[in-house]
Amino acid sequence: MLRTPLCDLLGITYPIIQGGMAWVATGELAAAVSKAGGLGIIGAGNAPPETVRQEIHKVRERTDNPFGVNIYYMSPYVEELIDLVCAEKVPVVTTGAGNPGKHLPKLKAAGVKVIPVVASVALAKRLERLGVDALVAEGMECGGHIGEIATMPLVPQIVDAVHIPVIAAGGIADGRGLAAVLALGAAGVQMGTRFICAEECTVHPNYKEAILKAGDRDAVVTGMPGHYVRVLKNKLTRQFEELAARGASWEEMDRLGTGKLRAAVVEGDVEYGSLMAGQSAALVREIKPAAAIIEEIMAEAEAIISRLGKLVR
Ligand code: TUI
Repeated sequence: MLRTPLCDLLGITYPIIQGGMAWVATGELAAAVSKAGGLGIIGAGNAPPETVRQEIHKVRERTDNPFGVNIYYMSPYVEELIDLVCAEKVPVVTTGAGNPGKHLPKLKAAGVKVIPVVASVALAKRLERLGVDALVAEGMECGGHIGEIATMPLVPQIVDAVHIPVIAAGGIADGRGLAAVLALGAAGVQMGTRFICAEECTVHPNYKEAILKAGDRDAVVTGMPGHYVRVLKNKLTRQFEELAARGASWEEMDRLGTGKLRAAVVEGDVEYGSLMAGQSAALVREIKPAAAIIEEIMAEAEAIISRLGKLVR
């Protein structure tokens, strides 16, 4: 049985967290992951608080296990969402695309555990000083908005820089990835792309199919300096390339991207939709229930770790 201090911190059975992906990580998916012994997370994205409240209730109708909400700091509703998660006593909040420092006193007072997603050592250190409970160290192999450092060098640097549990993200989709990041000093993994292909994930079937078909070079980076996004290659990414080639403005790029994640998730537009996915898409070959994904990853990681132990004599 493989357990880490993260399991005790969060009250979960397995050290696996599901990424809080905007539009993708609904109450249905979060509930399935939490029910299976991982930590399911609702992705608030740009959704209004009332929508997020309904997703929280969906989780609570399905399981009593701990779960989380991801707050995206570019959302126009950050303040209201902070109040919502405190009022609802959501067990865990993860944050992305910003610094949650000013909200920590309120969240801590409400008993909410706070786990910011970071992509740099400097922000990791600053947030530890402010009292966060753990950190997700997200390498640039991940899907969606990406940082600049890959998981392999990022995770051990953050592990060395802080004393709280570090969860590795970016490029991980199986038990080999879990075993590898435990070797780097992580206390668990966060996976997004793998869970898009969970049966309980409500995205359009075309989105799941695109991940199943993805090869090693299909999860490409689009956008411009300071705002790079990893998505699966399609007609939209070619339009981005054309804009970049003629030196288009940030506004033009932004306009091309607007509404495209929704188009992929809701309408299944795999040609012109934004199919956010990480480099691990090429490792995802099967749609199955979240519980089966977690069981498979745990069994694989345990087998690897015991095999590796036997190499030492
Ligand atoms: O946030 C992400 N990944 C994302 S967000 C997204 S797109 C989206 N689209 C529609 C609605 C909502 C969202 C797709 N992928 N990852 C977490 C992450 N956060 N990685 C890096 C950071 C980060 C960056 C800067 C964290 C903090 C930060 O702080 C700067 C500061 O203020 O110091």
